[in-house]
Amino acid sequence: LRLEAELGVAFQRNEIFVVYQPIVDVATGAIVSAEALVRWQHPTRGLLSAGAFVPSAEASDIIDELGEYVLRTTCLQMVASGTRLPVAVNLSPRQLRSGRFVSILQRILSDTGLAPELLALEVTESVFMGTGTHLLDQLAAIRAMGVRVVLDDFGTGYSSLTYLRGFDVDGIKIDASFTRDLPHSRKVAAIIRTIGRLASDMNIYVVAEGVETEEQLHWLRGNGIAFAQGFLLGRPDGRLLDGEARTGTT
Ligand code: G
Ligand code: G
Ligand code: MN
Ligand code: NA
Repeated sequence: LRLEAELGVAFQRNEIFVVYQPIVDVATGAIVSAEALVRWQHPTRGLLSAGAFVPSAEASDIIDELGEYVLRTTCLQMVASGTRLPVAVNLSPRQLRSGRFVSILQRILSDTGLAPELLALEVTESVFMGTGTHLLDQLAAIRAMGVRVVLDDFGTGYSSLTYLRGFDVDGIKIDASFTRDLPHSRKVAAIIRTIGRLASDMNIYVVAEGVETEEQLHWLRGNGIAFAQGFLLGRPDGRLLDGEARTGTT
């Protein structure tokens, strides 16, 4: 459609913004991190979720500009709020295609002064498909800066275990399509338990996404999954970082 064309001006009109969804420690209920999610307050279509326009942005070069905007905005808001929560930003595979991403990231961190350890980048398993000039080098360079790399939508890719073997990540996020079937599906229960043990053996952390019910949370708590994210624990909104800054000063 013409969404890509409209996106170009949307930045200048401040229609693009970022919301934050909490990631919670399953054992204590404490918010330990957050995921940044992009939104578009469109002049005629209303509030658009990422799913409504990120795919069209990804079909063109505008994803580079969108990705850079989201990353810079998130880092700026983190610094402005004084948050100590690490925040994860989604990275489109296409942003690694040009080979310029590592220097863009370096630039944003030095411009904003954000501690690299407070930033994580979520990459989907599709990052390993297709082109990827020096993909592994770029991911290694990102981690060498102190920025975390997390494998998003884990389990839905073409060859999840091969990806885990092929490069080093700091964490994995179990896709919401698995969580949805808890606690009733014995198959899914076995899969999630196994992912939890795998992560633990590899010394990486694991987040279950899409947690919507107390039953699911209870199951995760009893089955060694340390972190969870989902509507039960908090909707994405703009106030998470502000709220954290307030509690930090009172
Ligand atoms: O927020 P929503 O439920 O609409 O997200 C839909 C999809 O868009 C998710 O897969 C999410 O990871 C992705 N997404 C959300 N924000 C961003 C972003 O800033 N960049 C990229 N590349 N993807 C995003
Ligand atoms: O692909 P990714 O994991 O980045 O997708 C994150 C998206 O999932 C966010 O845009 C968010 O709106 C959505 N989301 C977060 N929690 C839940 C949930 O509990 N249920 C559902 N259906 N979607 C969720
Ligand atoms: Mn994500
Ligand atoms: Na996901």
